[in-house]
Amino acid sequence: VWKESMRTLDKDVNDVTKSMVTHVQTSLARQPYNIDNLGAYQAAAHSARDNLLINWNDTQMTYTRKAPKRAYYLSLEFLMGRTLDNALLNLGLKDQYKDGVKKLGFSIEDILDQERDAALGNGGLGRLAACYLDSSASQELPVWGYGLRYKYGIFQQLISPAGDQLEAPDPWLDNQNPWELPRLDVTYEVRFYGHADRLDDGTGRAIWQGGQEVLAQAYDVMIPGYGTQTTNNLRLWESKPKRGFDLNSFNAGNYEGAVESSNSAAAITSVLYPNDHTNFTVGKELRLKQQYFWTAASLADILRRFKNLGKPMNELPDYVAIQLNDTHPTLAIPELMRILIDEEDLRWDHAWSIVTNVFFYTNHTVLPEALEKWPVPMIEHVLPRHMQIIYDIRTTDDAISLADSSFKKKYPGDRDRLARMSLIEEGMPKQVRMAHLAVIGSRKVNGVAELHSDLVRTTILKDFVDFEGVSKFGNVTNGITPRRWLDQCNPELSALISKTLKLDKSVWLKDLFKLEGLLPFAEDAAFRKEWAAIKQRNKERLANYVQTTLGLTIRTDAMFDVQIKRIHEYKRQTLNILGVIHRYFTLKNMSAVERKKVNPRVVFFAGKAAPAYFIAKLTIRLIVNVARVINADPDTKDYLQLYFLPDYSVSLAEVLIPASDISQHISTAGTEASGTSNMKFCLNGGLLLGTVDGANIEIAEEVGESNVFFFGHLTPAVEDLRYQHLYHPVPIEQKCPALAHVINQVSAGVFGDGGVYEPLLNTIRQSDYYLLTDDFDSYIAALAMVDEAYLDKDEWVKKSIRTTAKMGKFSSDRAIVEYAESYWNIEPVTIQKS
Ligand code: 26W
Repeated sequence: VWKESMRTLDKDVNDVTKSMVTHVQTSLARQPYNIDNLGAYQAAAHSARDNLLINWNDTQMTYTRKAPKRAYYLSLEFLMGRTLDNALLNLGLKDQYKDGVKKLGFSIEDILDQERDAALGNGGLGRLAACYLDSSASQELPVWGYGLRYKYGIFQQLISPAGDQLEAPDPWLDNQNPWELPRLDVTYEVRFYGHADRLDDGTGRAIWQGGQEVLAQAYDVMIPGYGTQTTNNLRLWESKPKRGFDLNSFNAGNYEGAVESSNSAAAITSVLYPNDHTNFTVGKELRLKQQYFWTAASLADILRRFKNLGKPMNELPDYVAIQLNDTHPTLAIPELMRILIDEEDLRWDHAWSIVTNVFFYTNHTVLPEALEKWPVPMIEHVLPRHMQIIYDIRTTDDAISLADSSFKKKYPGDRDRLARMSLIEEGMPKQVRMAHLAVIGSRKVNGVAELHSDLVRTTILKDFVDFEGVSKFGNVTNGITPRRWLDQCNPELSALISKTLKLDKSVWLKDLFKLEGLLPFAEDAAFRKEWAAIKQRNKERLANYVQTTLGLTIRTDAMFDVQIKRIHEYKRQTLNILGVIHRYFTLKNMSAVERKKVNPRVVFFAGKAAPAYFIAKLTIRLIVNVARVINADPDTKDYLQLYFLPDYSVSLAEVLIPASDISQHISTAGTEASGTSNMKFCLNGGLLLGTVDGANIEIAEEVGESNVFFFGHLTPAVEDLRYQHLYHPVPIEQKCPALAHVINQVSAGVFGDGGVYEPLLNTIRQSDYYLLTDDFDSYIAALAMVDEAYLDKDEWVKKSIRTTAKMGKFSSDRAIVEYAESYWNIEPVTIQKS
């Protein structure tokens, strides 16, 4: 009876309508006859979830039965965006649901639009984690994600009339979230503070007790693969008080004291820290508690699963690989040591050899201010046992310390090197260098694009390469999932590709190199016409979006020029806006007749600034105020429009990217580890204007340099130029008159706000760390080349087609298979149906 009564996947439209109506009545407890779009979305989501659950159960059962080696992706951020459309696509039920909701009187687009983004991430690192989950499931790889269930995701960005960024909370769970399954039965206790006493029995063990104990409770999110049965799991932890309230203080009439412990436990997973590449959170105890809470719960869960296999501990590396997404989960290294030594009774060397075969570390940035360090006194206070272990790691054989024999043998008396490599940075206070801990505790280390991995090897981790050998330090160039970043966000282009390649999309979306088949069609005028028409309709879709959300009218007969990413000095939005101002003055100086020959251009910016990052916020203010002047100037408004779109998100990216003719990736050479939106734009036939940095380089290698617009100084020149700035400064007027003019006009108040931009302008006038004065002229020249290329529409469309055709390498399927094969040593698992 059980077997016969088991639910199967919805097969046709009737299954869909039936299950939606049932969910309206049961899950939503509403009348089917007065359902609005939101209700219909919720019903569709519940119904889709039922389908996911069938595969999810089969997947987990198969894993338990087959006990393959598994990989766990530990990331403090998963920037998932919306789920329903992706779930339907991956389940192969998109048409059924489209027709089903139509039968019920709704349109699928309206329903999909009701969903709020799950924005549990800052930017590139978090979205990469989301793409990797999609690819893992699509490649049938046994991979689980582990993260935190923040009550508030990345803040919502509002722009004040003056152009200031304001931050509002993102209460994304307010409408209950149908995509998560609370696991009341999966909980772990996590300790903070207290004291750690070493035992004098010669084992190195210690007992850690006292302090605060909080509860980690699991929420599971289903991650379906595209065209596979595999539905993996993303497990997110929520912090809860261990007891609802402390009865003792309650009885004593201390009501506030009684609820206080519950407040502080819940605070741990309350909010995502909104900083990336900035050190404004350094020393924030709550952030340290987040990191430990999450790594401790995840490790406990992983070990419980491993222990169920009944294997001895030394086989852990045969069953478990743990990927550390940046240094944020590095406490997992001392935590696993603590468990193995204090709880499992292993000797130090044995434990260390297990640990160093389980962990893998990915570095995502070489910017010094983004490298994590934690004050020793704080770790001592919050995690006393872990601080002991970190000190002990310094004195083991594999690690780095004065007492370490292998180090002494290799570098006798080399105290400078030792100080550089130490886990502890001297100073007031002393600090733990998390990247060093991650390196010595891991099996392998990788960067995220060729240039970046080279820089990791030759700069920030050079001493470790010398010491441990270069083979530990690899590269996996980032990737993006073509399901979301082509098929979902650009359905018309996807359909045209399938028609042209004479392949079902299920084939080329899983083997993106198939896109090369488009190359010959670049020469086909009829195809080019269809290609260009789709770009045009995507521009109109964006214009409609801006019209309905912001009430602004955008012309769609112009070139769309887009820069969307976190606002940061190294990404050089400043270079872009100063370039826009330069263009504006150039237009102003033209005669009306001359102007008519100019290609109209619409420039879009979007992106959030870290709330405490003053210069980044000033950049936003400048963009907004320049836009106000330019868009209102009758002389120029037909040739140049400028928009700052507030509250950048995954969903907004899905509308912007397919509409772009050219996108800008213009970081100072050597600063952008990879970039991933560059790949998204190119996959959608947008051309790239960029510096010779990150994955831009590999994109150019694939599509050919004649199809990208490169400018600016190269990485090896950057240090010399900075040295010049310091010791042989040349006044801007002399070095770069065009830029000097622009800066002077801003300073003089042409865009209002006289004086407020001085701190921003001074970063350029003074140290100019990010080399705007060095790259401005070549940037302007590159923009002119873009203009010229756009005049030859046919040639432009050919470039666009060739770009898409050569993007096969940048599928996250390729990247995740590299991790699986060269790092984790895991294999695909075929899911058996129950
Ligand atoms: C100190 C806080 C903090 C938080 C997050 C520092 C640094 C980070 C991340 C590592 C920043 C990040 O998202 N890095 C980006 O990672 C992407 C995925 O690999 C790359 O494509 C981007 O180039 C890189 O900036």
